[in-house]
Amino acid sequence: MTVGPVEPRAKPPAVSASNPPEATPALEALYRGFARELLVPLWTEIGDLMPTHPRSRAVPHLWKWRNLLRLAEQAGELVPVGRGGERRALALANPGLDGRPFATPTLWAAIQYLMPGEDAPEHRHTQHAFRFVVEGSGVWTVVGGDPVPMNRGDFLPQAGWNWHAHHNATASPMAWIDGLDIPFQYSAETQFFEFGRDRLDAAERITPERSRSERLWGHPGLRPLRAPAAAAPGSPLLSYKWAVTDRALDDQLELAKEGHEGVVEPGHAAVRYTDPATGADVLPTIRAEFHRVTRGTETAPFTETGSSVYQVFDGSGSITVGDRTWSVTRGDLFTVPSWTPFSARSEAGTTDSDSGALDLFRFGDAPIFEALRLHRSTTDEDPR
Ligand code: 1HN
Repeated sequence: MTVGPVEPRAKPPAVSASNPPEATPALEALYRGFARELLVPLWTEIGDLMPTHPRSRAVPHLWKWRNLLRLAEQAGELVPVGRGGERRALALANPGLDGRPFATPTLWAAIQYLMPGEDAPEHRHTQHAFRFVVEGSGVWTVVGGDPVPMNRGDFLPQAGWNWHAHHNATASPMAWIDGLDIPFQYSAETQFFEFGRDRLDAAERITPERSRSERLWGHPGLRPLRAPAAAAPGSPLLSYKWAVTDRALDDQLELAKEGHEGVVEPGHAAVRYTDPATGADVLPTIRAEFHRVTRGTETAPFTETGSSVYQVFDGSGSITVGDRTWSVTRGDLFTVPSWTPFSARSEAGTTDSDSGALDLFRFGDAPIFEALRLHRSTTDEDPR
């Protein structure tokens, strides 16, 4: 799709009637008649219904990981996890979305916390989900009976309608983030939910270093000839391990230094997590990526329809989303509303990572809009 010159979030000329009728008693009576019959005339609403470009109700917002973690730790002491509440998860509530637990109009993002020895009970739902681990280890998420370890930097997609539970097999609490398409499915009214068993079997409470899914699907470029039919839509690979992601990004940057193509732009490497069976996005409604911005690099502004949420995995720097600019550091989360320009700058000398790079995990709702041919971005003409 071709996109003309982009001026996102500039005040567009509102569409409105050029020949409004004169306010007379007869006109007022007409409008009361509309209200009585539950009718709304288009001509008074068109500016809101048909803006000249997307205008999100969601706003750019930053949550500091340090504050989230402190509150999650307190919840760990005070609030048990169990059947009914299901998860000790604290959702980001975008200030533009009426206090609902919605990070954006389509995406849920939460910090989840599990105490030593605790189980989060088994259930399944149509909402597509993933976990991403910014720090810690010791929890296994058990998806369809397959225990999958969770370690720093791992990305764990979990497509809708899979049974899943989590158990903390260590003596330390653990936190991670969950992303789901809850707000999308809430507005689409497509949700189903079922409780599973209250306790996992002993065979599922084991703590393997590699899940069965990784042993079957975690070999680049190799698919098993006799893989079982997928139980749910989405990636059969249940964990994308940090060492692989990290190496892919380092390799891109090294190749660029040697004069070869592959990076998004100078100093900015990125990868998308994909389904090894199809090459498509890992989940039908959620796209997940990892971006590495090298020391001193500022990325070109990027604007697209649909929204996303980022978590700073490592390093520090400054982030600009629309008219907001924040200093960010490890674990911080922020939202990018639809058609709002995003750019990142890695700040030299202030990072805690070895390389000085700003490492960003990102997830967004682009697969929904690509499927409906409603996706547009400022790089649409880019052959990538
Ligand atoms: C859920 O099942 C998880 O499995 C996390 O960890 C967050 C939010 C709402 C509904 C179900 C999980 C959730 C959730």
